[in-house]
Amino acid sequence: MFKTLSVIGLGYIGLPTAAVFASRKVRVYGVDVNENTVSTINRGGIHIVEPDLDIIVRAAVTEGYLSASTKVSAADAFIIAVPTPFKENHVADLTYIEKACQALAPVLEQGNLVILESTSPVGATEKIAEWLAIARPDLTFPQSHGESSDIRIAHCPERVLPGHVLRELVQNDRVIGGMTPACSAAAVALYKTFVKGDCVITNSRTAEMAKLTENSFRDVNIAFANELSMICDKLDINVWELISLANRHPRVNILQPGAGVGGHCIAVDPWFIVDSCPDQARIIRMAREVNDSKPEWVLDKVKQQLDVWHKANPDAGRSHAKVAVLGLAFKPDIDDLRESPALDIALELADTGCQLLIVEPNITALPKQFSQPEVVLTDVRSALDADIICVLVRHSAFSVIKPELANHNAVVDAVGLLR
Ligand code: SAJ
Repeated sequence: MFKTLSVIGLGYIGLPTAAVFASRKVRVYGVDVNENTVSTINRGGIHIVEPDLDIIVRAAVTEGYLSASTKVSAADAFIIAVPTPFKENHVADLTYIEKACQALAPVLEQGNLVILESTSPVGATEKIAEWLAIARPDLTFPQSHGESSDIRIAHCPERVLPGHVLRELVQNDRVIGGMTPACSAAAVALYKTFVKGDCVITNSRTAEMAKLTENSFRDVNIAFANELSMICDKLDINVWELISLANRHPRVNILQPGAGVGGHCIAVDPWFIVDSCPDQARIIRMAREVNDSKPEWVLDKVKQQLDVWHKANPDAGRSHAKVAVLGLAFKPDIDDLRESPALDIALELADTGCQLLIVEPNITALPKQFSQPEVVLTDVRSALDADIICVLVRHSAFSVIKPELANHNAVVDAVGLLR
C-alpha cells in the first residue's frame, strides 16, 4: 500500500525511522534543510551517534532504498519529524512544523497520508490540517469528526529512547492518533511495516497529550529524586542508599537524582501542558522548576569546594585551581549535548577562571562556547590530577577510575558514580 515515503527532518528520530522503513524495502526520500546532513546520508554515512544506525543507513543507501535531499518529493506518505522547541515564555514553537507543511503541500496528491511524529502541544495536528487546507484548496482534509477526505492526517508520537532507538522503534507500542478512523487505519497500515509492538488507536488530541504525559511523568519522578538529593544533603544522608532502600518497597520506584534534566524532550515537553493549562498544571510546573534549579545547586557545591581549596592555598590565584568535569552530554553514553545541564555547569565553571579539564569520551572537540584557553578536553585518567573533580554524567567509561575517585578528597558526585 505504501511504496514510497518522505521523511521530513533527518535528526535523532527522522533518520532512524527513515532507515528502518528503507530496510523493509519502502523507497524512502529523506528531507533535511541541512546540506551537510543530506550529503553525509547520500554517502551512506550518519551525522549523529546512535548504536548500529550507521550499518542500516549504509545498507539502505547502497541498496537504493534511501536517499536524502533538501527538497520534498512526492510520495504515498509523509512523516514530519522536525524539532518543536519552545519560545522564551515556554510557549511551543511550531515554526518547523509549519515550514514542513509548506514544503510538502505542493507535492501532496489525493490518497496521501501525512503523519506528525514530532512531540507537539495538544491541537498541533489539527493545525497541520488547517495549514495544508490553506495551501491546497483543491484537496479535502480531515475535520476532527469529519467524513472521508482526500488526505489523511494522524499524530503518531515517537517514544524511543536515545541510545536504544533501533530496538525501541520496532518493539515499542505505538500510539496512533488519527484525525478520523480512516486516518488511523492508514497510519496503522504504514507502521505495521516494521512495528512489532501494538499500534493502539486513539484520536489526535489524546495522542498528543499521551506523549506529553509520558515525559511529564518521568520529569515529575526525577524532580522527586532531585528534591530528595537536596534534602538528604542537608540531613547528612546518602541519597543513593536511601532511594535503593525505599525502592525495595513493592510499590515504590523512585528514579535517580542527577545534575538536572537535559535533552530536548523531558526538559521541554511538560511546558506544553503548563502552557495549555497554567492553572491546573501545578505539579508539572513545579517539577520543571525543581529540575531546572538542580544545575545551580550542583554548581554551588563545586564553588564551595573551590572556596575550601582557596583557603588551603591562600597564595594561589584563581587560575591555579584545577577543576575536572566528568561528562558534558545530557545523559550517559551518548554524544548529545543539547539542553545539557552538565554543559551549562561546565560553561559557568569556565567563567570562574579556574583551569578546567573536561572529560567527555563521546566527543572529539569541545563545543565552540568554550573560548577560554584554560579549558581543555582530556582523558579520564588525566582528570585525577585535578584539585576538585565533579562527576556530572554517569558515562560507563568513568567506572575505571572509581577506586582513585573514592580516595580523592574533593569530589562532587552529582550522579552517584561512587554510590
Ligand atoms: N535523568 C535523571 N534521572 C533518571 C533518569 C533520567 O536525572 O533517573 C535525566 C537524564 O540524565 C537526562 C534526562 O533526565 O538528562 C532525560 O533522560 P531520559 O533518559 O529520561 O529521557 P530522554 O530525554 O533521553 O528520552 C525521553 C524518553 N521518555 C520517557 O522515558 C518517558 C523517550 O522514551 C522519549 O521518546 C524521549 O524522551 C522523547 O523523544 O520524547
